[in-house]
Amino acid sequence: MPDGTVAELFREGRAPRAPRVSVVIPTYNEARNLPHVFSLLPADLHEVILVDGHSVDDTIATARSLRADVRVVHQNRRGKGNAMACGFAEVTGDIVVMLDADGSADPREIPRFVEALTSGADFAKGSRFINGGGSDDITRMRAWGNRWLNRTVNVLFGTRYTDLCYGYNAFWAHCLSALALDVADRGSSGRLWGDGFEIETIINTRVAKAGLRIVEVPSFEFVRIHGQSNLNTWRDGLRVLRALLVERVNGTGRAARRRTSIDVAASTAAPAVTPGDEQAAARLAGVRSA
Ligand SMILES: Nc1nc2c(ncn2[C@@H]2O[C@H](COP(=O)(O)OP(=O)(O)OP(=O)(O)O)[C@@H](O)[C@H]2O)c(=O)[nH]1
Ligand SMILES: [Mg+2]
Repeated sequence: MPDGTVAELFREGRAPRAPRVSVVIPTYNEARNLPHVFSLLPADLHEVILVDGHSVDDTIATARSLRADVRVVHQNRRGKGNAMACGFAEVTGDIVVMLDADGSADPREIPRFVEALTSGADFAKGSRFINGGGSDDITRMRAWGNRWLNRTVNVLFGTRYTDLCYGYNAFWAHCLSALALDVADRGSSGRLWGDGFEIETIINTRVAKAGLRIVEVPSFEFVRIHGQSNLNTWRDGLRVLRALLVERVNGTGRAARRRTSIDVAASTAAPAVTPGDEQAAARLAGVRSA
């Protein structure tokens, strides 16, 4: 089917089947957390793609023992951004879900994201800062930084985001062309621009530039269960700021623009919409490019 067709069928309520959901899970030494995460995955997934970043624990063996059908992908550079790009390149489903492996993101929320997409959104963005969302994990310093980065993205890109720096999102596979992520192996074992934690900002700004329909869905973030965060508040916060400036001036994503302007309807605080709901379109949080 041509790009976007499956999403259109759902939007029009004419879809012949349920969407095939692909979950992409980046892992760097998450063996101890995988039993928890995998046990909460919905039963009817199309595929689970685990993208490993050269873990030195038993991440891959654990994943395979928990789920024989898991698809293991080895990233070709370093960083979470590169892992996501490599995982997305392997997706064969209709819907892509980005899910962390540290136990902070609840896989039981996946149906909520899917529902937002089948009700008309192109991109369902998790938010800890709308009704029904929350976090046990975010520090005061990070919440403060996120708030300022969030204000900045909204001014620069005309968006209405409430939680820029959050990695739990889902989108129709047709959005991948707007993301234009680089998965080429440049012969570099190091990190290129976009390979790090700035990936979430790059994705959020490119879908906005592309004029895709974005809705925020409430999400609760738990504390990482085992192991240590790979994120450095200041270093990665500055990368996010830089990503906002770079993405504001470059044209990436705009080429995929499908609409010139999109209705800005109700607040982004709207909960996930329900399939077939006549009001769904009106509750979508629209995004205009700047
Ligand atoms: N493949 C791969 N996965 C990574 C890499 N860095 C982080 N991850 C995974 O990405 C997910 C998020 O990483 P975390 O270190 O928890 O960072 P975070 O959730 O943004 O930050 P915290 O809120 O501090 O936990 C986890 O599943 C990690 O295992 C990497 O370089 N390669
Ligand atoms: Mg985490």
